[in-house]
Amino acid sequence: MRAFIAIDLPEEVTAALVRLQSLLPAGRPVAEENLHLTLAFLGDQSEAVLAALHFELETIRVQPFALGFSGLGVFGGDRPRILFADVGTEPALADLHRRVTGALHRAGVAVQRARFHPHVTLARFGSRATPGTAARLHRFLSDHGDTPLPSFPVTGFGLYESTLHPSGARYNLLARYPLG
Ligand code: 2AM
Repeated sequence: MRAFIAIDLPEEVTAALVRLQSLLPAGRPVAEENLHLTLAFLGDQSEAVLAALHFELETIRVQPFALGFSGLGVFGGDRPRILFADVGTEPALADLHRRVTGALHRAGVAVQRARFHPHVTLARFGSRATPGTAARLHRFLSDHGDTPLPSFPVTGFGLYESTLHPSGARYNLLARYPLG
């Protein structure tokens, strides 16, 4: 099954992100219940591999920590693909990400080599993005890019299954790993 590891967000944070989404001039907003901070995308994995990974993730010992946002950003430049809320640099998050990567490695999951850029995806633009979309998004960023967003405590993370539907992805929590 298609799986990923993510930090979920408290309601006060998703509410603030949904308010921003409601002002968006373009794109497909991520549904409120799907807003999350991805730690690792695993792609398709067998149940045996996920069982081994579950065992490894359960051994992670990290204290809860606080996270904040540092503005909005776009992946894709002139052809925007994703609008995201940028998560500020936080050594405890980098440490958790390193430990999750170690667990993936020990469970035999091939790890993506891309640099970890912690973010919460707010909207996707797909192939419909045009220079006009980019310009409207640029205006949105200059109007709303510095909207204050609440900091939040990270008290755990989860292993999720993702199923793709015509109406969008649906995420199902397989296991949660509390911190501390
Ligand atoms: P995102 O964090 O930028 O939104 C579940 O699909 C999560 O895994 C998504 O939130 C998504 O990115 C992340 N992800 C990373 N690489 C992916 C890929 N190749 N396909 C789908 N999702 C991916």
